[in-house]
Amino acid sequence: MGLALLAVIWLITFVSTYFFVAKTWWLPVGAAEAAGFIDHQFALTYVLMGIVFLAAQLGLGYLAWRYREHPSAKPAQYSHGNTKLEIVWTVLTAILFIGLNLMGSRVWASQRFDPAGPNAVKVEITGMQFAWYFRYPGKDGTFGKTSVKLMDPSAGGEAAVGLDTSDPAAKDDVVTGIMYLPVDREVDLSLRAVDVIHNFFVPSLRFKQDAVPGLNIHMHLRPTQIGDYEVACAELCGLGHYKMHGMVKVVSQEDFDKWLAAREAEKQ
Ligand SMILES: [Cu+2]
Repeated sequence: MGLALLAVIWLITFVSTYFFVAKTWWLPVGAAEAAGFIDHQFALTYVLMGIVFLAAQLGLGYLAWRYREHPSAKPAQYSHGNTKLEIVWTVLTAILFIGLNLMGSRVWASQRFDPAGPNAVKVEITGMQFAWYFRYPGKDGTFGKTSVKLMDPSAGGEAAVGLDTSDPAAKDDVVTGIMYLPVDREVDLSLRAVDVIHNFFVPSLRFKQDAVPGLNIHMHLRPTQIGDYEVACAELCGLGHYKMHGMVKVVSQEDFDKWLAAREAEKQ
């Protein structure tokens, strides 16, 4: 029985470790500047935790066999614990977790606390049950006023984000259901939510941030690869949560300008 348990525990351990080493279900292509650092941090965390996982599971299997119920096996003895060992593994775990946190916090903070550069492309993201809307400030570079009173999610587009069309700065604002971004340009994002907390998650851009009602959360990123990338809402936000997805299209600067000009023209 002890040997069977050892075999099962070790088998589960090796099979699950294999899927990570072989990268069977791994991250999608990293199409943003932060991807290099984030993927490195991700891999480092997996390697360190993988070593701990392997050691713990191999140890568990071995001990299950070593102290099995059998005349030839050593009887197990009850232990009240070992203070020295407790201190050693608590300190080691603390160093590991605090160290990984400090390493990862650099990029996390730079995306949030450092302001975007003056040439960044401004996009406002609004999450609502169950859609994403993207607003561009137009030629004047200034977002027009919005008002909660004017928000009409069922109407979609400008009315959904509550655009105040009486404001001159709102005249050239463009609201779309698909997000276009120019490649290799910094993008200044502001995230809002209409009803409940949503989460704007673009795995390929290594971007994930809550959108919270009443808050305007600023972040920035720089897409580095042309392509179509899926957006998912990563916050359980209601019955239609599963269908709250969108698309980010990273295109050349030229295509971006053309697309934006066409949207402006549609408004006239
Ligand atoms: Cu949502």
